[in-house]
Amino acid sequence: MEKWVSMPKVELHAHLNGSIRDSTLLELARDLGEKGVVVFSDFEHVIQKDDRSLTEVFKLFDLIHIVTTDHQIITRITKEVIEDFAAENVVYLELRTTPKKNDSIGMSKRSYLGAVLEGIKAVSTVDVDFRPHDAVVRIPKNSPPIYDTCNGSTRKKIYVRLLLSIDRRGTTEAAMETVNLALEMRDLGVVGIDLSGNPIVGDWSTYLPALKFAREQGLYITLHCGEVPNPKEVRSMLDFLPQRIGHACCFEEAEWEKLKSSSIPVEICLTSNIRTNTIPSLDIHHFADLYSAKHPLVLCTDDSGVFSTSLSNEYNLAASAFGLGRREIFQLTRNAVEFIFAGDGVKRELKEIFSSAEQKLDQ
Ligand code: 6MZ
Repeated sequence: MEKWVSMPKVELHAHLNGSIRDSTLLELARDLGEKGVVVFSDFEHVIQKDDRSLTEVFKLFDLIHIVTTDHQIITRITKEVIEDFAAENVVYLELRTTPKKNDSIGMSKRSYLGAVLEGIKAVSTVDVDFRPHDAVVRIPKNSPPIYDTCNGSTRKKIYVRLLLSIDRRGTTEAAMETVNLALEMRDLGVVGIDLSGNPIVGDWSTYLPALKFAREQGLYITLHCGEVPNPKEVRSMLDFLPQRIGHACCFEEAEWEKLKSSSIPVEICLTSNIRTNTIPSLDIHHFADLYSAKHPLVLCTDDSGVFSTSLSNEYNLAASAFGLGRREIFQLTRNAVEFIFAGDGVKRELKEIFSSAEQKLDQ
């Protein structure tokens, strides 16, 4: 695993509440169990279950959301998630989360996001680049890549950008509210919009007005696409031409052709697809076909907590399942820099990081 851990990585598909450490989730559930708010054994059972169907995963999210509805907890999990990704040398992280409201504890969607931002500021093991004006700020020419020197000590650095998720369970108004929040928080590092949530719920036409508006306003857009069979929706999504899509599991021949001719990059989440049985086994996973067609791809975790994985583990899995070497996985990641939701300044800096890491690849 060490060779995958030490490699610089970009993570473009990670849901905040799906990426919570197991230990933190169990601790939070135990606390609420003691207060009589939840039944701890319900959590223990689901959290420790390895195999979950897509439906069970969404039940688990409902449980997770019960223990994470508190500003301080949101701040804590955000901090931990970023520190965990940084610890395995993720150098650029796009974290996505669904803004939540809970009147009983005075949480608005805005204050939820405020708690997320506090979590980003609270990161202490690594320097976080969360600057909105990518193109303006530059790392000084001679400073070493990935690392910033701070108070005389060499510190690791991670770029973090936020995407706000539109939940498929919501209305057009709720989707519009999410886009407006993203616009309001643009200067605070929110760069785009994701459409996610239970894929068997909701209709594309509900979210389309908000997504169109987001695009007009210059926000980047990524869509969960084809997680379950729904050819009509998949076609509409591809016609919309988002900057990226996630999963692309249940496509038919016509949709593969459309995708390949569009060159829309795909966020691939191997463990997630297998665990939810969206794809029965890795030997028939569409990664292989898209990779050999040179379609733009990026390996991602989706929900590292829920699926007990890490980005290093996903790289390892892809390498062994598809017979790829270290250089090929490295090149795949390096290519993904082209489709991150950040400006040319950040892309240039990341390319420098990869160039310098390439020299050490064969050591
Ligand atoms: C679709 C998913 C997902 O937003 O509360 N989410 N949506 N497909 C998936 N594949 C398994 N995994 C996670 O993070 C959790 C939320 O992200 C979405 C769901 O809406 C889930 O409730 P946040 O931080």
